[in-house]
Amino acid sequence: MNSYKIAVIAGDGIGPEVLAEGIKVLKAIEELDGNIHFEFTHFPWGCQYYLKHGKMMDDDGLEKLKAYDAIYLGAVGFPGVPDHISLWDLLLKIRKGFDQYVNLRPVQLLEGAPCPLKDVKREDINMIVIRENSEGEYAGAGDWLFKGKPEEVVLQTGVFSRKGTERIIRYAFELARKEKKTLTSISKGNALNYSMVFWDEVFVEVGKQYPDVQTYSYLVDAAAMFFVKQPQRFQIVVTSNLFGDILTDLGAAIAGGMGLAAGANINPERKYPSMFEPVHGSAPDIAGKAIANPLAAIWSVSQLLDFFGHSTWGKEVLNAIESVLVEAKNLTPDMGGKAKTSAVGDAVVAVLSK
Ligand code: GGG
Repeated sequence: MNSYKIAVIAGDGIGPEVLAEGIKVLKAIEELDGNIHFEFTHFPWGCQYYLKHGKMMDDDGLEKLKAYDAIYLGAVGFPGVPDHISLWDLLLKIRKGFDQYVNLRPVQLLEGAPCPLKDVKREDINMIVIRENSEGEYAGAGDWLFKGKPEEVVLQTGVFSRKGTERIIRYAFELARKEKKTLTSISKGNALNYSMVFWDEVFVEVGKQYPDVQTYSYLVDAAAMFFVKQPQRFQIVVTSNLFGDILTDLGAAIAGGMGLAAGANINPERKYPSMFEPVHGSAPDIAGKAIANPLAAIWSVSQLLDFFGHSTWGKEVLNAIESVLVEAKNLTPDMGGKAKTSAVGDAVVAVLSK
């Protein structure tokens, strides 16, 4: 029996609603497979917890989470708690604390998913964005000087260590080699004259060990344009923390919307648990209405299954999402449907059970 202990942090807003459907899918797989077992432990952390206890998670939260094989996270952020607190004291704390330095975000236009681009074939949008997830512009380094005074200055420093930059670029080369795909580095070396010049140099250096991988380099502004005009240019993409965050929202916009954007925060060495989450936020405006799209959360479950080596199930889940999209009977309002969140999860399970 393959047993996995999953820590569930549903978080805020629509987080609990969409994770319930992902868990439903995992429980269905447990039943269908017969040789896989998931044990779920729920942690009540998030903005409501903060408003009650003055903290987003327990002080020994990371210590508690260490005991799990993976973390399944919904969303963070809610009115009443400053966004930088909800992000830094929970989501980023876990990513950094567990050295989840790889953020894998597929940008793939599934059949049946809406796409606002004209003259683009479905297969033209099929990339994996590898976002550096531990440092860069999200290093949290900076200062706020002379606050409130005319000479006020705010500094936010990007931190690009050799170790951090090399390891993410190497991860990307390894994946491109394994998948026999091209690798594109996205940076901004003309304007960010320290960090991105360094990034570009490391990309070239590491690339020397992968002569079999075809590489490209783009400035982030040009890349944003080509994501929209010619997304077929990109297969595997590696980029910095902030650029990856922004580009994957753009990627979501061309590949069906935020309701279909999945993400995995990976610690490749498996020293710490990895974390799986939909890319979207807590969407307080639709929270509690049972209309949130759970497909991104369910796609994250597919990534979790891949991560544990159950890639046949991972593929099955992705195929089931695609079937539900094509059938178009059980879609939430963001996808043009009228279905409730739970009906979408039920539909995915129904396809898996066929
Ligand atoms: N699904 C997790 C979530 O709530 N993400 C919202 C967010 O602001 N994420 C920023 C990031 O991924 O760096």
